[in-house]
Amino acid sequence: MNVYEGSLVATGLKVAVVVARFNALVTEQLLSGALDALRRHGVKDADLDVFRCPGTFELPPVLRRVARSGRYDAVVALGAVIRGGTPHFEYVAGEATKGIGLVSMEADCAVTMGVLTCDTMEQALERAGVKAGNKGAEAAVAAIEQANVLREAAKLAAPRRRD
Ligand code: INI
Repeated sequence: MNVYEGSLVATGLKVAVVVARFNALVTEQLLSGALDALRRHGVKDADLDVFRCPGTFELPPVLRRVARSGRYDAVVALGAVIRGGTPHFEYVAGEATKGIGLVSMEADCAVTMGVLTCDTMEQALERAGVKAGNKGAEAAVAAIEQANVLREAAKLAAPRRRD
C-alpha cells in the first residue's frame, strides 16, 4: 500500500491570500493569523501576496483569477459572514461557498477556505484569534498541506516506464 500525504513544510511555496474587507475587524485578524502561520511554516515574504476584495460575495471571482494565474502553489480565501436580521447572510455565505468550491475544482493549485459563518460578531472574533483559535491560520496550514499533496498526486500523471 502507498500512502500519499502533504507535509506542512512550506519552504519554496508561493501563496496568495484573498481577503474580504467587509467585517474587517474580523477579517484582518484572519489575515494576520494566516500570514503568521505561512511565515512560520517557511513561506518567504517575497513568495507571499495579498489581494483584497469588498466582501465575501466577491471572493470567488478574485480567487479564480489569482488561482488561474499559474503563479501560486496555493491560494487562501478569507471572509466573515455574520448573520443579520435578513436572509442576506444565507445568500452571501451560500454563493461564496459554492464559488470557492468551483474555483478549487478547476484550479491547478491548492484552494482553501477560511470563511467564517457566524450568528454574532462575538462568535466571529472568537474564531479569529480570541479564544477558539484562528480560522485564517487553519486555512493557511491546510493550504500548505494541500499544495504538497497535490504535488504528490501530480507525479502520478507522469507516464509509466515500460521496460
Ligand atoms: N459581506 C461579508 O463579507 N460578510 C457579511 O456578513 C455580509 N453581510 O452580511 O451583508 C457581506 N455582505 C456584502 C457582500 O459580500 C457584498 O460585498 C455586497 O453584497 C456587494 O456585492
